[in-house]
Amino acid sequence: MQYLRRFALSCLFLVILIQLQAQNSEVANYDEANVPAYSLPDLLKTTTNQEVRTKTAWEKIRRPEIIKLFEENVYGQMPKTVDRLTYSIKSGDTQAMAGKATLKEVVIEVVQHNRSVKINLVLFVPTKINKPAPVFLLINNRSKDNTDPTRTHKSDFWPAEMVIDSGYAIAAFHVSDLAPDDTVKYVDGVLQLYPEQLTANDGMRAIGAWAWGASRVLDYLEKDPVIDAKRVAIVGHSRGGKASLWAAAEDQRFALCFSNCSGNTGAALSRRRFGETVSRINTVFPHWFAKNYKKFNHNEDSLPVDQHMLLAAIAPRGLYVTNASKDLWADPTGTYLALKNAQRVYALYGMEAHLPDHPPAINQPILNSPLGYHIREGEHNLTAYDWSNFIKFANAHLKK
Ligand code: GTR
Repeated sequence: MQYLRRFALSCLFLVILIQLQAQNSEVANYDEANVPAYSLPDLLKTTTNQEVRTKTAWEKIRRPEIIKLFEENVYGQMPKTVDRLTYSIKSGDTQAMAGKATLKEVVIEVVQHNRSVKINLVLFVPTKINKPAPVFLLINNRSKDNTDPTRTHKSDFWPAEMVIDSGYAIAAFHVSDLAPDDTVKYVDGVLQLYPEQLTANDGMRAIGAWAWGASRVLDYLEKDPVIDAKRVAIVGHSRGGKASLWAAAEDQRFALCFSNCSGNTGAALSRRRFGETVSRINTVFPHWFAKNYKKFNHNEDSLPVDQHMLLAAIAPRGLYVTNASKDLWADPTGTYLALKNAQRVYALYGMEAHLPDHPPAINQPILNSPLGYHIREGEHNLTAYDWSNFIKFANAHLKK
């Protein structure tokens, strides 16, 4: 009897294991010929089938509809209230980077229902400019070493010296302050303050929490007189790039958005099912998106949105997205097509992007457009080359 029970249990375990394996080992498509026929939801038609012809109709009707659809189906709702926000300077140095910058380490404490989280912000501000500085704010999803305030450790992932030399402030916070990037521990952050998010099918998860955190940092930047809060560029790489897009779409105070190699549920079109897919991302990273998003596993065509709509929601602000030539997982073609589709909304503002039909050649950035793009030679990463183009794009948009 006992033997039988043990045997049945082992069989059950084996079946579950095989199922999990099958989900994870879904073969990715890297062949353009196997991209299924698809049609994208119309950016400029409301859910009640009205044509959107003006920027007023876009702003009053269609844009709010799109944000709501992303909240309900993809990234989840964002908490709307905060009981208290406090800011304290943990440490500072007016002679950082051999006198070129002032360093501030700021602790942003978010309090709600007597619980709190602390967002640790590292901020360098150039000393040579004597007016409030524009700033690049990175959502750091990699090691904290990348944003070392002591500058003992330097990294091209956050090339602070290069940005300071270009006349911008540079800032960063780590995603783990909001929601640890872990399938279990992600709840140990801001979601403790908003437990209703965890029970709701449209509650935010980690990516929503990171984007929401970027807005709390912006709340602080608005209070810091050395920063020009009307010129804050939000930057993210890969999973951080998904969050930078969502932050800029949700919070129109961000003046510019940079999304580097963000791929699936970032800047790439989901319906192409090229590289990473919705089912794969929901299976391997179940803690990133709202529960409702899982309904679209193997079911992209029934999504009421696709990612071109997220990009369009950033209009008329400057948006720059990137890919890397060896990063097919993030679907460079699908990313470029999403960007190209979004240009219709910029056109409503009289901003013609004139993106060519096909992606530009490797290392040939499109800078002279409200919608910028490059595909860099190399691997999935955020590099000095990427940043050098971000600075050029920001110069055209923020230093006009
Ligand atoms: C991958 C994931 C991507 C991307 C990437 C990253 O494993 O499939 O969606 O987010 O990680 O963040 O580097």
